[in-house]
Amino acid sequence: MKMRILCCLIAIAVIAPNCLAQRRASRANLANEVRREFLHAWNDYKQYAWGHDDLKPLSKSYHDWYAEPLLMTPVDALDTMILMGLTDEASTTREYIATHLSFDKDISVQNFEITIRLLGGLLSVYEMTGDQRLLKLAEDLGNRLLPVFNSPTGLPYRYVNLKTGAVRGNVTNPAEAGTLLIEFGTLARLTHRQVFYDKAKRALVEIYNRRSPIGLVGTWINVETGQWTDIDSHISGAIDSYYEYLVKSALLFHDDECWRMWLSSSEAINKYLADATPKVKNASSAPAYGAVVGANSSERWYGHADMNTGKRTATSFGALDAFFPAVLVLANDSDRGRLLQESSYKMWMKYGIEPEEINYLTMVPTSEGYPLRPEIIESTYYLYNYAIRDERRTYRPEPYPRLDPKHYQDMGETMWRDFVKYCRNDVGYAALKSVITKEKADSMQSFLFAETFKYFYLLFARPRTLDFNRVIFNTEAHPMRKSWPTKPAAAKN
Ligand code: DMJ
Repeated sequence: MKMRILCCLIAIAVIAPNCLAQRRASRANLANEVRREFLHAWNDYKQYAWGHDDLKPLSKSYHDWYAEPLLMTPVDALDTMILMGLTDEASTTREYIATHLSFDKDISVQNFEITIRLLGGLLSVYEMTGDQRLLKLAEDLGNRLLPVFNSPTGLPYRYVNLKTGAVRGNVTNPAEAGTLLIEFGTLARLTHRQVFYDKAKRALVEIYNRRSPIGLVGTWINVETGQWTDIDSHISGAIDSYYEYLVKSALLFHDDECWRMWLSSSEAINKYLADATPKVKNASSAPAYGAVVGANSSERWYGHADMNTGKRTATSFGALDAFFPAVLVLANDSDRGRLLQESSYKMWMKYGIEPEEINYLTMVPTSEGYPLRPEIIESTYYLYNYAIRDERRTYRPEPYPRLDPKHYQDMGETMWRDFVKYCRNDVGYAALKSVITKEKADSMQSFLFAETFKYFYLLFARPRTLDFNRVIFNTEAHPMRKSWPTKPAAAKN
């Protein structure tokens, strides 16, 4: 008997480390694959679109957002190159950006997109490299964007002319108005100019202050009157990252007001937008308002509702909504986070890649495209990190399902294989017109480099590639360092 136990122990001692080593090796192979595919897309961008904003992979040409290019792809891609250890490529690209990018252009640009991609990208690489030229570019850009905040309410106009400061677009949405604080706040911290923090923070607060009596926000709002022009409430595009920045700004800037705004918002979201079974921890006090999905399942979805009455208006969920598990996990609501992630994964698995939007009651797509979006991978990466932390925790206040890091890496591996299978093109990667037919579209947006490849890579790479706990990613996946004093910046306008 003793002999048998001894044999078992020896077998465990020999086999377990082997399994672990095999797993590590296979993850390392996956990380290498991601890096190889990043280079496949990047080299094609260089060949067919260098100096322009985006590669058009089917026509082998380029797309510029405005009359003059702003180097969207190089700026968005640069910190991913650095994280992937593509040192030579990164330094050539950084040099090109530092010597060729200028914002002194007579073009009217979309504040939100320019902030999350360019301001975020420049600041993140500045923090990684200390290259002062990038901080100078970021400050110049920040100065040119500031006029957007000169509205009667403090809510930003959507567009600003980089040369003249002329603004336009007086109807905006919570995502565009409220997804600025990580970038402007970091700029404030690095330049010691509080004005950047204050303007972006005010925009966030002004959206929150206009929530309905039941705590929800709508989709479109007039920045001059402060009146909602569309009262549809949801967590999808046009609202999504407003919620993301409440949580992330609270963590990055130790801003308690942002945290309080998140807490009251999340209560309303879970009460009026969630469709779930009561199995979700704490959900019994906030039962689903709309249709309950599969009484015996543990599915969770978030739909649309009238911001004033809470009445369900649509049961749609999509690729953009798949960011929310990451936010829930970051806000310590891992129960809801893991359940929602399973729903997102179900949406992905239906066609082997996710559609832009489905009706979650019927699982029929209501928008069939896939523009190479990262959100579902982003959430997989957050859950993976949470699971690792969970594994290390010894004290548990009450029994709840332990998250398994392997589960999320396996999930990521499946999605990676699908992603390559359907979106890889002989030139670069291509969006899909339809996830049903898998027909490709002539588009490869810069967030492919900033986010999709980055989150895949970080999910498989060695944890030490980037310490998840020391950064906050902006909504375009540009990491900002957390380690700085508790106040955003010494006041100096
Ligand atoms: C990105 O530009 C950002 O993640 C944004 O918050 C939402 N849309 C795209 C990616 O899908």
